[in-house]
Amino acid sequence: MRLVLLGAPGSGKGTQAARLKDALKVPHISTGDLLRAEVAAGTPLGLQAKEVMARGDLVSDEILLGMLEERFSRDDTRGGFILDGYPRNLAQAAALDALLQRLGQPFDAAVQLEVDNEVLIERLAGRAEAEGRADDRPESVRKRLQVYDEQTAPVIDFYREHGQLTVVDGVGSLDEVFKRILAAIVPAAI
Ligand code: B4P
Repeated sequence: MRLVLLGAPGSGKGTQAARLKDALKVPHISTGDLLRAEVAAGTPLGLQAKEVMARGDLVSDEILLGMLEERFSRDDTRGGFILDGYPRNLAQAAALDALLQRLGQPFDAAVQLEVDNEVLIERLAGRAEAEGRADDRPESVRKRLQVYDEQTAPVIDFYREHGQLTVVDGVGSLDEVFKRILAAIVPAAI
């Protein structure tokens, strides 16, 4: 199964991807996690990304594509993957398409977790309290939601127009959402 998980910040992409990777036995590739690892390691890329992420903006397409190409060059992605956090704008969608074509691995399903803004804000406020992530502060969350509406929503529209989008209701318990995703993608895997 080659799965692309889409959704606004706080929609549950990372949360559900962590469960899906065990169920589907494929690696979970999170561009957010890859970036946070660079920040934690204090690499030059991480130093560049840190401030951009903290204020809720997108890190440059060039950096992201380089990271993604490196990750996809590893053998473990040959049997499938769950891609979480990418693409976040139309340029990234085009870059992903070109990369997967080149690898001969077009995705099977693009799943959007649909959650309304009130719930997103509540969830991210909860995580800000629990984990203290810099980009979960209210001003960064506002910016991330704005960036999502302006840059990522067009990607969702693009996949919808091309018949490549599966929308899943992302409101409910972790188990409920997980079951809905599995029910939506299993036919795509056959
Ligand atoms: P990400 O790491 O992708 O962060 P995110 O959009 O907030 O989603 P995340 O997966 O972490 O949260 P989840 O919804 O699972 O990106 C962070 C930053 O990295 C971006 O702002 C950007 O700067 C940069 N970046 C990443 N990818 C990039 C790209 N392609 N291009 C450029 N820049 C990029 O969960 C959120 C909270 O909700 C958690 O606390 C969770 O426990 C809770 N939750 C989840 N599901 C729930 C449920 N069903 N019920 C209740 N709570 C739930």
